[in-house]
Amino acid sequence: MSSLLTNHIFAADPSAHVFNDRLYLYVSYDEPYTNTHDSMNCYHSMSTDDLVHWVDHGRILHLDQVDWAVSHMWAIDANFWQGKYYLVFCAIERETSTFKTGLAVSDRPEGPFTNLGTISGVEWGQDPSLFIDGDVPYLVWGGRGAILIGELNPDLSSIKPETIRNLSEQIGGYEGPFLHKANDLYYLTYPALDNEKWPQRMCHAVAKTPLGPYTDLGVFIDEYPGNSGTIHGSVVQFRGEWLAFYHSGWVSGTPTSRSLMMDRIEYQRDGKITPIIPAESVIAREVPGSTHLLVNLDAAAAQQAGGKLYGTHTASGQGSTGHGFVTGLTQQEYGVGVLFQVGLPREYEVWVRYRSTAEHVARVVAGRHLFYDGNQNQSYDQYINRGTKFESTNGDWVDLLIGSHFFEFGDHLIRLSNSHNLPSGQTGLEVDSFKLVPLG
Ligand code: FUB
Repeated sequence: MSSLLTNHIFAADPSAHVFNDRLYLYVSYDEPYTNTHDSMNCYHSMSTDDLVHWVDHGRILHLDQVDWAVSHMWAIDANFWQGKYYLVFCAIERETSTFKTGLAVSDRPEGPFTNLGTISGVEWGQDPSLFIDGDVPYLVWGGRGAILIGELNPDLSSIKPETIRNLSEQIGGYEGPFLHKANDLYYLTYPALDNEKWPQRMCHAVAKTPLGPYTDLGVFIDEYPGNSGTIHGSVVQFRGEWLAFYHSGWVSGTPTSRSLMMDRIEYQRDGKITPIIPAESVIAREVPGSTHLLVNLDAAAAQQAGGKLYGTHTASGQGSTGHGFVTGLTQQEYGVGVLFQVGLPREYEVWVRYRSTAEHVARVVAGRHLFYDGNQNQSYDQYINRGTKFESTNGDWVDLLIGSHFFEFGDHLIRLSNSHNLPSGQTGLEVDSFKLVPLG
């Protein structure tokens, strides 16, 4: 049975991994309604621990944070390696005008990630995926009809040239390869074109070692109504179940504003994956709030994730989630703003997780103008609440409902600002995160 995972943003190319018994997806972001893949310029991560309640952690890397790239932030993957989480992604390189594979790092699985540069030795580095087999890291990548694999050096920043294999002669893949291990075999999943006839169909192949040779096992997601032309995804085992992730065009009806999908899969005795048929009736029924998705935006990661700090700074401490919390809201207008990206317009409840040892009043506004300069010109902004009373929590972290707000599609800054100057010595509010819960 198919599940639609996202109808709040348009996202594609889901790469799934399990870290610390939680399932994470790393996805590329379809800028809403641009009618082209050329406008893709950032990534998101999502996670769940029950396959029903999903959290979108917001933006994890943007083109502006990658000095070598000019455009086309297409497919990605991430993995855990030697104590850190690494993102591999692709973009058009300024210097060569070709796809290169980028590397970025984070201390936390949900990101955000910091750019480390390109992985050298990877030509036309589109659609990379990072596969770890024991203590050996591999990169699989490919586009325009070629799929390649090679072993990475331990710092992940270069590939060992002598290990590179072009798998195109063994399998008919087009782009978007993803490698997983099941039943002691290495399974490569990849979109393929049948004699250059679109849409792509999801295929698989199997090998006894990561570098192959691979045996083609054929299609396991064939053409279906609602496909988005491309199909790109991953396979993962989570709590005993095997799951396939991919994207469709069902919600938008277009190939460039895509939505994430999930299906449970099984391996047959002959080693093939039993074909799945994405089910429109299930999708249609499940669209309104089907997967109980909410958006959680870490205040301490705000600046790295497209938001802003206004006179404040971050700190870490007990009970905070994510990277810590924002503190120093001691003056009027001091505060924090987080970036909230929306695909389908909808009303959301806006919650703030905070702590305080005294009562405070703060304003929460939503604006589409990301670079508010503090001059009180509110023309771009709408109040979610002009003067929310934040009671003392005696230092405990508490979730407070600020109000609800209708968000149009696009980028929004949700900003919490202190209403008063505090007497010296007072700490003020401390903010852990913002939570957006879709209504209806
Ligand atoms: O999402 C942009 C591109 O479309 C990916 O890189 C391809 O795999 C296809 O899904």
